[in-house]
Amino acid sequence: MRTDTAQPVRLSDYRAPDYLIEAVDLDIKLHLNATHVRARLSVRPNPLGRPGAPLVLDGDGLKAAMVLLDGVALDLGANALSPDRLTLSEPPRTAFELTIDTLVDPSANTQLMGLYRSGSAYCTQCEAEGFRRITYFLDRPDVLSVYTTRIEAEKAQAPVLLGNGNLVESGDITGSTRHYAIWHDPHPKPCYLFALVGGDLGSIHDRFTTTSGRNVELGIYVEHGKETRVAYAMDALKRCMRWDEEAFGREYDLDVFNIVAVSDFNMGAMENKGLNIFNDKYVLALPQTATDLDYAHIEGVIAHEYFHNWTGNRITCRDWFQLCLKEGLTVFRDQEFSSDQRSRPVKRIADVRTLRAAQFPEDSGPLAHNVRPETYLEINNFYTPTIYEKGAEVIRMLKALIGAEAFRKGMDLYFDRCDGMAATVEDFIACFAKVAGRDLTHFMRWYTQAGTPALSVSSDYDADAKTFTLTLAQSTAPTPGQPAKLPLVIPVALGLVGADGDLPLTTKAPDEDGGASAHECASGVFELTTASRRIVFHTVAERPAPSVLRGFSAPVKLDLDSNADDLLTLAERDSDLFNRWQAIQTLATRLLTTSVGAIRAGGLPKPDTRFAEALGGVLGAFASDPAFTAQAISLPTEADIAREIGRDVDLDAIHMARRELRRSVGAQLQPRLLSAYEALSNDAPYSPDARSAGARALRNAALDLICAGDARTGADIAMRQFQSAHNMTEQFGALAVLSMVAGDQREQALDAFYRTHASDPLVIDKWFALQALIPETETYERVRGLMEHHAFTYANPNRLRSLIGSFAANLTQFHAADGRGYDLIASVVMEIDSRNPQVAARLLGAFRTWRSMEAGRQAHAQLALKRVAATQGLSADVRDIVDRSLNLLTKERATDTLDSFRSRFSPRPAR
Ligand code: 0A1
Ligand code: ZN
Repeated sequence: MRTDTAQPVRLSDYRAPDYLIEAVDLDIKLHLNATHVRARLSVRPNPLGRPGAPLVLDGDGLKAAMVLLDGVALDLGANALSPDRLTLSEPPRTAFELTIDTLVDPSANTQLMGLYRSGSAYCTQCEAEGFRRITYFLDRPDVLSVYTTRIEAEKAQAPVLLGNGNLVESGDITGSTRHYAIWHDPHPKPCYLFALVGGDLGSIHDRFTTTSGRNVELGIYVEHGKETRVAYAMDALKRCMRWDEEAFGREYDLDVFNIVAVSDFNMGAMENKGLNIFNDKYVLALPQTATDLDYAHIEGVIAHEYFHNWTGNRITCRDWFQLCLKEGLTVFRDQEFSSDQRSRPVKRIADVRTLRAAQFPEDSGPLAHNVRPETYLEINNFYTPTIYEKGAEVIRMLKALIGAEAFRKGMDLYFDRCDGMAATVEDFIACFAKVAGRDLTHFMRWYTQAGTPALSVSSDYDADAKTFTLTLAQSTAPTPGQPAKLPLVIPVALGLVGADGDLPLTTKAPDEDGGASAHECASGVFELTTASRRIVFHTVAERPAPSVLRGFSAPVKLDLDSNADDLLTLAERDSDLFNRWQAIQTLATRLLTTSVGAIRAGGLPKPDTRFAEALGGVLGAFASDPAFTAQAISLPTEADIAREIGRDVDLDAIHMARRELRRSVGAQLQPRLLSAYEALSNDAPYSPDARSAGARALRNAALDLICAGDARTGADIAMRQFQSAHNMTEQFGALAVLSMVAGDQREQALDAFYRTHASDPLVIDKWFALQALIPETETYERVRGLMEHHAFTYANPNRLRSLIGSFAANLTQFHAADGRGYDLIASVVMEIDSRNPQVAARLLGAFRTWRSMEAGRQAHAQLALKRVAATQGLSADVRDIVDRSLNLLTKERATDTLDSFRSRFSPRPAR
């Protein structure tokens, strides 16, 4: 395990590698405890590197049995060969071959990085730096090699042997119980995309013909008995392959595309070339075991990994600082795919909810970092919502700024120009600068400046002059290492909503005070590039309701001076569905923050019948778009309210305020909710399509509000739904509602659910998660009890996340005023750190908002973090998170970040 002595890695220190490895020949003999790996590396000096430099190969906990240089054994002392490094101080000046034998123990690998066992299969995970746990290598993404992999194993233990690329040969080993397969991947790739799988697996197969006529064999491999659950994943795969051809002109480039689902996996899935390995949660689905949301996630993750084939694999990253180059772009691509398959506005609402729930808190807390970071201690800690989700938002803004047509041309140029390269964010942006004929230097600040900008908008209507003036202003609060922020380029999509809908946008020329370009008025996207801007709209016949940031055109916190009447107008008739939804959320958030203030001052929230009426209005139109209505009647979460309040947060007061608003809305709308609930019942066979899923989502959301308004009535209906459910969406939706009502009914339903699904780990994960999320003080004891349950284990990341991760997401209980939630999570982090540092560090990330809490909670959180920080021998992963959470930045690190932050802004021409 890499421990807490890790040295910072800096973007400014990037140097081209001194050596290149053109071909890698691997011969891997799989054995449970001692797998032999022979790697034959064709190495040559890199003309761009330093001549005569030592060759330093990375390792991580390796044992080398033998090293040959051009066939001659090397006698390497401890200085040249250690578990984490193999150094040749004077390698040949011309091409040479290095043969390295290592011995690894997949059964002892609990970190799930490198070669490990999941169930009865062998599998690998090499991103970011797992390949160095298999053999010594230049483990960096800018070293691209052609791989040939021979895999050998006991035939009975691993009848299936899979590798990257195409299968070239396979057979039995005469006189032995073993067999082998040889895979060749003709596309040069970095070692983080290497993969192999060996196991006794079931599979289903299909075929896809690309537009240019390549026949691709598709396979999905799963544990035996689960083959019936992969049809949806296969269907999603074929749909996204076609979509990438149509939307981006990208075809698949091998004859085989295999997916393997394993049950022990640190993350969601991995895009290894031609051999994606998945957390089985994102592959397996049957109507009785998976909810509609699970189906949507499967579709999204299958697409995400597939899309990486071009954005990540064919064009990879020069270094790990460029991670957003593949991740932000690929998230953007999978979001677009799902939007096209489903409802675009509903998908946008869901994505923005995720961004706000996961990325905004990161961006405003001690773990804030740039979309392109400049320094890291442990790269595994940078697979974050900022890299992924904010990274995708940056691409979305780029598209909004240059327009869809130029965006597509820029993507085409990028694929053309950078294919086969290990590229940088600058290489990517240069393609768009070129096709759009525009300097994007200023736009680059989105990559180099952390923090969520605040966008404040005020409006003024002059009835005599018939002008409507909007004043936009931006500012960004300091983040660790970046005390001073500069204005960003913010695309603000605007509309003016009048009595009969959208009004035309008319302004004067841009050089006149408050003017805008014809392009801005036509597209509705106005650019804010300085600290503030005034836009004057002319010939505005009536006072409009401003619809600002339509479709959430930029990842900012919007502070709008609109009054309740404006918001009600938008909720009722904005042509932009996202902003209709947003108007309701804003109204609710305003009510809730006022109530929190009242509760903390010892008073009670004031009921507001107007708000419930507005929700009733949305509900009335449910039949036309049930998925949208479901989103619209789902009130802001506790985390949303906490974020809005921002400091001195008291989660108990927030919980009370929210419960009270839900109670009053549920009570006031009960008859309408009941009739919508009834109207949406349906005996048709389950189909995961967006329309049917939308109806089920609304039915569950209605039930949830009914129960909030009247627990007895709601729980009875929920119990009936639970007992008669035809699918997991209905069953789990009912159980989720029941779980909020303390009493026997809840416990009976939980028991019944467990008994029905005891043999199905993914469903039992739901059972653990639901209980850990109950917002009651008793949940702490319940979770402690569940940690003793025979089905609970620290060894399986999904199980750990389902119980402990969910408890850490249970805001009122994790942030319990007495600090016991913090203590529990800190203890688990320390318990699991030596087993699986990545998962431990991620769990510790739950503390990211601790400084926004009220003083008592802050003190408890700080104590718990200090307890972790004081532990000897922490992993590099946990050390990094705990130190940053406590702001234990070394002086050196802080000034370093600041200096490079300053120097970045000297304008550089786009290439
Ligand atoms: N590249 C993957 C994410 C991933 C990263 C690290 C991993 O190591 C455990 C696994 C997966 C993706 O974006 O899907
Ligand atoms: Zn990805």
